[in-house]
Amino acid sequence: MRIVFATGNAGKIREIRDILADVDAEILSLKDLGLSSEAEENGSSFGENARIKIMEIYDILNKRSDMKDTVIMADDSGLCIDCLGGEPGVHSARYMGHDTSYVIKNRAILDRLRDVPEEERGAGFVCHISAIDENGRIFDAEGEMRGRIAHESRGSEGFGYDPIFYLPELGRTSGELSEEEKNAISHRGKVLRMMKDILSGEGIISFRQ
Ligand code: ITT
Repeated sequence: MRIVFATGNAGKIREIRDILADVDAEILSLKDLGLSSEAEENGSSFGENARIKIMEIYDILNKRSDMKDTVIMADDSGLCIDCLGGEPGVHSARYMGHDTSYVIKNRAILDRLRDVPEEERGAGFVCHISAIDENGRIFDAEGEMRGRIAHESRGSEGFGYDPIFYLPELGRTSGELSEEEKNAISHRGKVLRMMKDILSGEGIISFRQ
């Protein structure tokens, strides 16, 4: 049994491997298969983009008759900031340009929110995971981690917008959490655990003894 995770994001795949460690399957990234994604993520929702990512890889493996005992999954996620009408949202990776560093992107967001009071700094990390099995059956799960936009960037754990995502109940940003701490509460952790329940309920995956 193998799970092919259709992502080119090294931060995501690290977290995913950890969260799926109890699944009795080999976890492979696109890089492990020598593949890369060319598909344009032009959907208007996280769900549409996750679907685009799994279908691109499904079409490739299916043409090669290489879907036996395989599940393809993809994660589309992003930071939705309440006072910016949910932006950058589905554009999170492309915000200010795909190749712009997160030091610059995070600083720009902090600047945009400089005068926004504490009670209006709410934000959520949203994650949508889609999966497709060898019979072409598609499964979806979506969830969120709520927090606030911090006043300054803090922490060097995680990736992307983690250093500016403040969790009031912990008094830390998600960039200051260990991988284990983040995975226990994160959008990605929640949704992958939902997906494990769905796929094990369908008898598609099982857990290590
Ligand atoms: P793939 O499409 O190859 O998976 P990507 O980075 O382009 O990689 P997305 O299109 O889903 O992924 O964009 C998600 C962006 O949202 C990501 O690049 C980060 O900027 C941000 N993001 C999502 N989850 C995050 C997290 O847990 N911590 C920090 N930033 C996150």
